[in-house]
Amino acid sequence: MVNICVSDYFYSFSFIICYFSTSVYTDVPRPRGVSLAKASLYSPTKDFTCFDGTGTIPFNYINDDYCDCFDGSDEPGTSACLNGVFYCTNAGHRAQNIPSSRVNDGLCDCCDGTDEYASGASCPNICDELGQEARAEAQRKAELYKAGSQLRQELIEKGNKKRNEMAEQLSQLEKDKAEAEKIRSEKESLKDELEKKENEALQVYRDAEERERLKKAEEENEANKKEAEETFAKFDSNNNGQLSINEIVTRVVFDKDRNGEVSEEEAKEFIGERESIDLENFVSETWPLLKPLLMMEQGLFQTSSQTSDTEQTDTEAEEDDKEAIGENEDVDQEEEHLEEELPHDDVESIDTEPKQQYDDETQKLVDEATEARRQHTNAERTVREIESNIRNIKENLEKDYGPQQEFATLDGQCFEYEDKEYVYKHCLFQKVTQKSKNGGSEIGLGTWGEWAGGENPYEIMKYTNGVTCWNGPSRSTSVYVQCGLENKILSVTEPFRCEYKIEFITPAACDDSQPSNDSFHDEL
Ligand code: MAN
Repeated sequence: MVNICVSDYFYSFSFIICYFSTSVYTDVPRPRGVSLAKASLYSPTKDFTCFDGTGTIPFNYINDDYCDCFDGSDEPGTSACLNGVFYCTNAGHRAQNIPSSRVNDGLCDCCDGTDEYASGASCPNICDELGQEARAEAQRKAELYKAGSQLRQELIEKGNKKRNEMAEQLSQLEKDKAEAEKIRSEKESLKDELEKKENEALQVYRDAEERERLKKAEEENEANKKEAEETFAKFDSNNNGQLSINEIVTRVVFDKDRNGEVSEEEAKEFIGERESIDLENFVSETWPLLKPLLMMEQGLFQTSSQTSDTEQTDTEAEEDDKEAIGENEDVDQEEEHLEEELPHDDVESIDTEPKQQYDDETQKLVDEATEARRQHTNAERTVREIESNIRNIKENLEKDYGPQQEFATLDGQCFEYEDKEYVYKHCLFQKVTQKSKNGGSEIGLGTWGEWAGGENPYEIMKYTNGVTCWNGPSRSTSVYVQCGLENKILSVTEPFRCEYKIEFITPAACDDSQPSNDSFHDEL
């Protein structure tokens, strides 16, 4: 008896069928290391032609421990050729092709021990035992797939339903969007119209305000001029219509450096190279320079450095100023007098302005425009919300949920796994995270990328662009998906720094029509 199956899929159904099919073994004589399938290529009555056609040799050169063919086909049962293939029958288990270099190397490769026929190594035939285990495993797997594929079927139905619902939602949302855009445009027109009326009504107030502002500016200008003239008259002690340097040096306000006396240079800063200045020039040239100093003396105006000197009160400032001026009683009195004359209004708090009051008609227009603006903002928000929902649904509809939508209902479902150090979380089609049990924030191990299995793409989910590792790549995770009767993470490892591997089982993967590489148990 020999097993005629040489399936590559250890756990696949083809394998199971092979094991359970009964085949009649005919002991066809063939050179050592040759499979039954290739036996006819080695005919003792003919010369042997290398499989690659590069040469023909007498039959007795086969397995003579000398490599004649480039492809190693003349030495299947010895290790003479580097690229030869030795076939183990492994009756009772699975037949196997091994590199012929392993023949007689002292290590048991074939479970029937036939690869070590001359090395002296003890290789008992354990094929029956292994075959039994493999059959039991295959049986278990078959039962798992049978039960799992029923659950998978349910997932397929739910997945398709979900997808159809999403498609319906999408078409409804497209309609809602059109409607919402229409409302938005109506609200916009209404808003524009009411804002126009509001603007026209408010223009009356703006014009009045402007007139008021101009009037105030004119009055201030007048007052300023008057104040300048009065100051001039006060400083012009001899009333000759000229303010001379001699008159200036008696006024402490001109003492810019506060050293107790007004120097000629200080006086000239205010009147230029003249010996004296007349009223007209005083108003236009001297007064703009002098007024801030007077105001400072009154504590009505502070330089920026004084302002940042925090809590100095006006009275304190005045006291300080007086100290700087010195003991001149006259000056003190004069300054006090001037203080009384200076207008205090321009330093009144500006925060206390009452809210603008409108007449009833204008107020009505303002209220209507405000309401129209509110409604337009709401309409705008509704459009944006619908657009965002449309984007999300489209994104989901574009996702590959498996050939039959079997993974669709798993989108967004999260599963956790704890090891000694971390809690891992896998939210399907979204992201994978890691959180240290010692605290600290969650670390992204990747967001959904694509299916990345080989022959069956749906065996590996790839999550990429996670948090970048210090001095290393950005973290990524491969989720190896296998058939199971529940959704569950079986293990999480980090085979390479910052590259994570999750073993995940789900009924969605119980697809017996797909080849299984059994990526969880490569070593078998
Ligand atoms: C953290 C974890 C580990 C990772 C290191 C890399 O400690 O994310 O999984 O290997 O950072 O520095």
